[in-house]
Amino acid sequence: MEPALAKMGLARTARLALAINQKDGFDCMSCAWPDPGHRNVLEFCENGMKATTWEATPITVPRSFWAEHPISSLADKGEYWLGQQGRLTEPVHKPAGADHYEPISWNDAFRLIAERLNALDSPGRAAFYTSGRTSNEAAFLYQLFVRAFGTNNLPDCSNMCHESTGTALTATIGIGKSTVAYDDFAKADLVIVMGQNPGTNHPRMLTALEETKRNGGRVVAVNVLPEAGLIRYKNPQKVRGILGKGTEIADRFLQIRAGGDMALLQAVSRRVLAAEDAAPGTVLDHDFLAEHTVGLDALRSHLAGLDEGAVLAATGLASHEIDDLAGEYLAADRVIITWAMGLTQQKKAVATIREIVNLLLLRGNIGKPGAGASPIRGHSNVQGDRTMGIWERMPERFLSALEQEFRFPVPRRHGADALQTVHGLRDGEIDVFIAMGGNFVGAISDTAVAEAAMRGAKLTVQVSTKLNRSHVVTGEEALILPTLGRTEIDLQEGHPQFVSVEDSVCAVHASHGALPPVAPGLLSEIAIVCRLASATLGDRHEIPWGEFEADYDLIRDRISRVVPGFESFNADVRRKDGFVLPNGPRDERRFDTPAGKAIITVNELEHLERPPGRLILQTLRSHDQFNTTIYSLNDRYRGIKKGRDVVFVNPDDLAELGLHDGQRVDVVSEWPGQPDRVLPDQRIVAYPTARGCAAAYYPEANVLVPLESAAEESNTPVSKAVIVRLEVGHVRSPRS
Ligand SMILES: Nc1nc2c(c(=O)[nH]1)N[C@H]1C(S)=C(S)[C@@H](COP(=O)(O)OP(=O)(O)OC[C@H]3O[C@@H](n4cnc5c(=O)[nH]c(N)nc54)[C@H](O)[C@@H]3O)O[C@H]1N2
Ligand SMILES: Nc1nc2c(c(=O)[nH]1)N[C@H]1C(S)=C(S)[C@@H](COP(=O)(O)OP(=O)(O)OC[C@H]3O[C@@H](n4cnc5c(=O)[nH]c(N)nc54)[C@H](O)[C@@H]3O)O[C@H]1N2
Ligand SMILES: [Mo]
Repeated sequence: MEPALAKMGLARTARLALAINQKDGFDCMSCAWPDPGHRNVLEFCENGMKATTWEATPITVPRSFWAEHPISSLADKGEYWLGQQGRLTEPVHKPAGADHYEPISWNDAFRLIAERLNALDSPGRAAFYTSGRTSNEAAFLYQLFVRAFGTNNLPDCSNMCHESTGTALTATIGIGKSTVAYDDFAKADLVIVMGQNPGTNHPRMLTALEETKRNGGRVVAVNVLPEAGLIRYKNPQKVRGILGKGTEIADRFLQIRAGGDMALLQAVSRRVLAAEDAAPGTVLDHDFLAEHTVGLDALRSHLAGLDEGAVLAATGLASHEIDDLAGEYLAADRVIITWAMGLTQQKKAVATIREIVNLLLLRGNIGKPGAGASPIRGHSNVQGDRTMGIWERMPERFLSALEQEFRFPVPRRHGADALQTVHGLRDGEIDVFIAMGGNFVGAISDTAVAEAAMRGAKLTVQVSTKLNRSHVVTGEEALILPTLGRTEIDLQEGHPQFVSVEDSVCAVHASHGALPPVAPGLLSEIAIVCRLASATLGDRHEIPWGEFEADYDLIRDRISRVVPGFESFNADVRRKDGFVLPNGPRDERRFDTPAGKAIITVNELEHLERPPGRLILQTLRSHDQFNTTIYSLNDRYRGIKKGRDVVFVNPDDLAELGLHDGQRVDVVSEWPGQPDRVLPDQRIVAYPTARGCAAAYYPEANVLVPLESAAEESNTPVSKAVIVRLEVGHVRSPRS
């Protein structure tokens, strides 16, 4: 609470703290971890408090700021400084050729954007980005506007995040979402946490894992790093937790080599099949497999030929460690596997997640209590935004329902995803870039390429709460539209409105702002979309934008007629606990695939070879950041203070490379046929990461991730496996 008290004072802090994640309060925007039915008075974590404080700060960017700071000088500032300037309070405009933003009225801003959009040769020359904080209601209207304008160019942060998950799960089990409910964690015999750092990124998940353990279940962590929290955890919400020694959350830790998870999963499945062969009829869930799956025989013959040598090389694990994990899996009747960015941001991410499904299916671990596949989502409403239609490839079912409800021809041609948007901007195919939140150039790979592409746009528009890199790397003409945050009371025509969000386990609930808006005249995201849409579309469509802005219930009425599971949205969302969306695999072992069954897949094993003298670098989050937002320069759990310019390397690799802890080096990434990319002047930190694997912080290390390096099938940047070499510094680049 320290930063909150310092920045907001006691009264504001107390008001905020008592409303976070409460049933009549607002949903914490730090992650998409669900709220338990049995909530504590203070149901939030340290990082949730940081995120809400960051938004609820009473500090605002003064009008004089824009005249004082040319955009070119702001482009020399880092994300940390930009975020510190406070909340944005009035719309500003950078005319073509100017180096300053200037205040502009809301009406002029909307008129200007509408004119530019309507002047385009085709609607496909504009792209409309969404970050994952946007509410269901705002997201639904935003995609409605974009599709009514005439394009499916709806890239989102999910393209860089759990896209690989959605791709793998939809094809194999018929839904791109988690198949577990909150209470399943308490019922599981085994939870395998893969490629995820919950201690920092989903801290309240540790409470659920603690329940797993209290009920006799076990937890296994599979990670390149020994992440704090999984290894030793104190529950700050319990006196016992604060005073005690802390629980050892992970019973077993497999320190895997980057990108080795597909090999590990195949090797475990192979052992499960071998156990069945040794004691036929006793290991696999034969009834389940026969009734609900296809593809077992193909998997069986494929894994029979699995090359154990390749598995050991890919994983860096010893054979007995894999045997032990298989033993844990076989001993458990109910198994949950969770995962996050360590798996999704890999070249073979989609195939790896399909292997998770394979392993779970073998023993019927989908669609029964205490078991399932559980991707842990990032942004607090990134999953809901997808449900509401924020996707460049929404299925026909959704598009035709939208068409029927709003009676305009909804475009069917797939739009551009995040990486394709950068390509489109770079190649002159996209002229206008509009962002509903987020920090696109800060978050996407290959910073230098992405920034050059963005500077080539004719118009860029950011709807935001605070300044970031995307406001200072602009198109020829640019606008910033400030918006209300989720902590703030949203009054429309004198009536307080609420919005809704969907968490990682498909529960939807209301979020009510608790604090008065930081400045008068701020518009909600919904109001911004409605006014932009009516300015742009005029009377080309009969969509009642004005009525939607005045009463959010009317938006929910429309959603209830378009999106399955929301049939009585306005009533359900007013229930204290909200409601849980239907989920075929979880509820009734119904798998909505072309085969009508869950699909067991065969995936060719492939892993990243590390060239001699090189390391495989992952880009990850510190304890004191939210994505591109930097709260402080510390990373407490990893022992880093006052500096993010570090590269973590295994001491044995350092010895081999002739380098040492504390030395300053340039991190240089290599991609065939392209010039080197350089992150200059980083301090080496000797750290117990897996052999051959290094780590550096995102977003700074995004300069190293080649635009071309994308996961197969999902097109997600491969942010967790960049081939780099370390050079004793001589290259110096100006990027701050
Ligand atoms: N406080 C805070 N909370 C957040 C966020 C934040 O920035 N700050 N971001 C939010 C968002 S959008 C997201 S998507 C989530 C992200 O949550 P995480 O996915 O936990 O975030 P990362 O820091 O990217 O951590 C990736 C983890 O995967 C491990 N890893 C890397 N490569 C591999 C591999 O090849 N195999 C295995 N098994 N492990 C590997 C890393 O060591 C690390 O522990 O958190 C959300 N919550
Ligand atoms: N190298 C590397 N790159 C990555 C990742 C990685 O692990 N490594 N992770 C990827 C992942 S998982 C993700 S999700 C993306 C994140 O990409 P984004 O979602 O685009 O980035 P954020 O940093 O979360 O966006 C922060 C900005 O959102 C705005 N904002 C905050 N709250 C609100 C609000 O309520 N409304 C509006 N309109 N604006 C708001 C603020 O201006 C703030 O500066 O980055 C991806 N990029
Ligand atoms: Mo994310």
